[in-house]
Amino acid sequence: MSNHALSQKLYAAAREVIPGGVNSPVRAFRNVDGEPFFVSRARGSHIWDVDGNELIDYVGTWGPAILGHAPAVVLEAINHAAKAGVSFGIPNPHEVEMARLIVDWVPSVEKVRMVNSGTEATMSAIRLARGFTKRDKIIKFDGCYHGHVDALLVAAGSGALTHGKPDSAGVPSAFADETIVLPFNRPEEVEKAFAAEGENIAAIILEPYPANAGLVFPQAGYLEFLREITTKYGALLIFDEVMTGFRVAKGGVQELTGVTPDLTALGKVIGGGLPVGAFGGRADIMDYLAPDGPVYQAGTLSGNPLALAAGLAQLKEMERQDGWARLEAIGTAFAQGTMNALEAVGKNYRLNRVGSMFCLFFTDREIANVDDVKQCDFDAFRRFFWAALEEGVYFAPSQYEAGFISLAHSEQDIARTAEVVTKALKAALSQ
Ligand code: HOZ
Repeated sequence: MSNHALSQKLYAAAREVIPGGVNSPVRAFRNVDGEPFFVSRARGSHIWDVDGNELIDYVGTWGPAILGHAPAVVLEAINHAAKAGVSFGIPNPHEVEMARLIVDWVPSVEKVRMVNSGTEATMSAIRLARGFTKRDKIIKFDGCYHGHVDALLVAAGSGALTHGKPDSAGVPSAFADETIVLPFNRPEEVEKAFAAEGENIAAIILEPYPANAGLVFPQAGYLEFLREITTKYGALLIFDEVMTGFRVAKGGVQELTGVTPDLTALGKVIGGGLPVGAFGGRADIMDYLAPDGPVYQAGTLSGNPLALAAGLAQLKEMERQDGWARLEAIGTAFAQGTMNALEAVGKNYRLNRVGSMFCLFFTDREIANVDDVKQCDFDAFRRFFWAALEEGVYFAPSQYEAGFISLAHSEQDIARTAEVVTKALKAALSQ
């Protein structure tokens, strides 16, 4: 990717009129000490930048592109829906169909409301949890990221962690004080918090597979423990499945683990690449929402017909193609190629993967929480990232982000990626 003159020019122009030149901080490539490239188009598993470089993409627009970029079924659905009007602000049939699909697929969801982003979904879920329990405190885990919600931008992951600012300026301390931050995978810390503050805690919110500090897994029994302790103290358990929902399985982590939260936040895959989020859960809790209940939540574009048509088309296509089983097969081949590459360079770096989500941590230590991720060799990661990009493979530009495989990743893509990973590891480790 030696030719990037147009991207450089666009980035310079962007920085004059957009803060940091980007509309979301993680896109600024600061974790890898560089500048972003600008995309001109994306199709299947490949993206092309404005300078004409072609890349195999493992970011997939940060998760939504589970079928690959711009799949025909999604384009057709958008086109068809658009001909009938792009927004109504009044109920439309897509909303009922999407709600029914979510209720049928996601084990804990009995009722669901559509919003426009994952941030809106988690923000609304915690307001609802507070309104329902009449308590104010929320427990979140260090390194989990739930969008840029005030009360949750405390010890956050993703771009906040990448840029070394896990606590955001501009969040009133009165809000942050209502958030109890604990390390992930440490049940004794949760016990202590409930023993001290149990009657004030409205909910625990977590990514059941934290995917904004790389990709971290709960230790055996941890999710079950969180379910039990929240029930015992009358607090709610909220799963943020914005990244994992419809991605790791049809019904998300809750389907894979059998642990049932009270509320779930969804996003990404559900919108087929258009801006969509949703939150749902127990009917008795969801009925606390206006207009039936006292917790207010609203949105002019919520349930937008184009976005829901795109999401429905994507989800139905995944089901038609038995997509999750196929993704597991592609993910296995990808993991094998990566393990071979690691063997070739004599490294025991940890590859965490579930289906089509993965993270290669530049460390051989076990990853239990964000403190372990902070021990990675970030310099080697940075050199690896650029060497892979140079060879035409785009991985997430931060050690704190997960990667995504799509159904469009072909055998050739996976074979080529294995070659590139080997070469990039060699380059990264030779310095
Ligand atoms: N959750 C996404 C990545 N971890 C967010 C992407 C972004 O912040 O732009």
